[in-house]
Amino acid sequence: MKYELGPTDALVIVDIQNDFLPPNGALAVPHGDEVIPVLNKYIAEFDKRNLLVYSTRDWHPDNHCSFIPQGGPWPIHCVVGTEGVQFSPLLELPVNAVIISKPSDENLETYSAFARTDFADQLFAAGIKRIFVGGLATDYCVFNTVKDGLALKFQVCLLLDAIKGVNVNPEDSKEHEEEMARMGAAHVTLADITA
Ligand code: VGL
Ligand code: ZN
Repeated sequence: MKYELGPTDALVIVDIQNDFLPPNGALAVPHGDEVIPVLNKYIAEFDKRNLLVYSTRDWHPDNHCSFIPQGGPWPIHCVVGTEGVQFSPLLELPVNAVIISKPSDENLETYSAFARTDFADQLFAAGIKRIFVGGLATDYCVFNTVKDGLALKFQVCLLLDAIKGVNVNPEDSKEHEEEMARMGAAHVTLADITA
């Protein structure tokens, strides 16, 4: 299916941060680096139409509850002030990209870019009705961002060629992609938006 992009559309790039990227990231998503060149193409399509690009980031204190030393499931990652929290230098963000940092409370785990941020208000204020979501990780932050976006009544297009999952269980990415479609997200690839 073809999508004509217009001023009520925005691109949402989820968590393309060094710690989520192989080979050196603390919580490297398998093949996560492969989405960057594809995301750069989406960025170019949005940027050449002067459309908004948002870039979200995981933004943790060094004692976050999701870290293994605190009893959580994840290795220490995306700690504010470290190299790992930075966006990948290979991601070609426009100079006017809007950065959305997730909450940094040590006792709160929020995978969604909408949870306790002003992201929804920013999108409403900008007149955005449809968001195109790609990035990492399919089964955590992408999934929860898409889910909340749909609940907030945004149309959501999931960029199937620009997401990768952690796959704690081997089928996790596939199941989450299917679940997002069942919830109402459209499955989109680059060919659907390039003229
Ligand atoms: C994420 C696990 C822990 C993600 C963030 O960005 O999907 N996953 N923190
Ligand atoms: Zn995290």
